[in-house]
Amino acid sequence: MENLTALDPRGPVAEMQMSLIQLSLYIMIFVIVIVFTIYIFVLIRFRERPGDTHIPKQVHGNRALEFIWTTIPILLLLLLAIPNVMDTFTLADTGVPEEGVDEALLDEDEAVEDYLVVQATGHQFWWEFEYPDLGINAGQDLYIPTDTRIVVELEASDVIHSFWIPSLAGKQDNIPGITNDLWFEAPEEGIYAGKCTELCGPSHWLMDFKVVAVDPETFAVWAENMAEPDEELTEPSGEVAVEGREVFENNCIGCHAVGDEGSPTGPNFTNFGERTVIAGFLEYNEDNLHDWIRDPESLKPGNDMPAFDENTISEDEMDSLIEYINDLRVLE
Ligand SMILES: [Cu+2]
Repeated sequence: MENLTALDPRGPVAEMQMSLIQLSLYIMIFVIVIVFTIYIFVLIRFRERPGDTHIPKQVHGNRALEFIWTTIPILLLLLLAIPNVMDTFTLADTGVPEEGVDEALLDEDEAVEDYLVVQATGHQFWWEFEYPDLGINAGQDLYIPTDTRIVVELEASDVIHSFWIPSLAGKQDNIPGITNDLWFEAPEEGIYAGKCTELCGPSHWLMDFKVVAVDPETFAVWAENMAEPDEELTEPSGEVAVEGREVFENNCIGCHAVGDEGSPTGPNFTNFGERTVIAGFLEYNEDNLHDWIRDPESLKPGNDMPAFDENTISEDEMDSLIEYINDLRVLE
């Protein structure tokens, strides 16, 4: 999958983590080179030669040597530990005042002015993103504005999951009953691959999500339309789509919501037509959407979505449902 790598960092947090990876790698290379050089030198210099039966001088307790091979590892460990501990504290501090702390008492440098709080809840096997300050519930795609600190509060509804966007930040566990947090920023617009990185059931490996970083103006439009969908955007555009909405209301609304109509049991559908993948991993096209609705279990074992066969949704109804879903957009 595209940019599912921590080795191509695209933001301050991932860069910090990458520099720690590099530092440990350089230290390891340094140690390996020295150890192997001495090893090969000793193998050649002190090997048994034909006719030479003398036993080399036996030494014990060379103070200088003992001192050198104790001190060098201590220095290397310090070199590794200092930036690691410092960065750990930097990453642990979201910069957002904790509840009950008077903001005025905070050091001005410590408080971050511009931030956005998102609650990311892991479910078997999909991601829910709530924006408590904006009144938004979104599924699978985490929309964020560029150049803004994103503070993610991690929760889980069933088992332990783990939140990871390799090129932006990672990773931290979503644990039922406990709220962990992390922060990251995306300086550049783009789509960043995210993944659950804690074995959470049979379809753990398909529990993917996307971070969609857009400029702050676009984000404002997205947020406004997600919180209160513009009638013109949610109204089905043609006759077929109107029928599709009826199919949706008869079959899907018990688990999926469009705007504030429907249930938050499954992923929110308000901007479904803007997704690039279905169910986190299937390429977005009508055939895949059709196959997914007909038999989700065979594609993503263990997920909660029921199958809809032709007795429940006929092929004609399916066509109109897909047209309606494709139309669900909040941007443009
Ligand atoms: Cu998971």
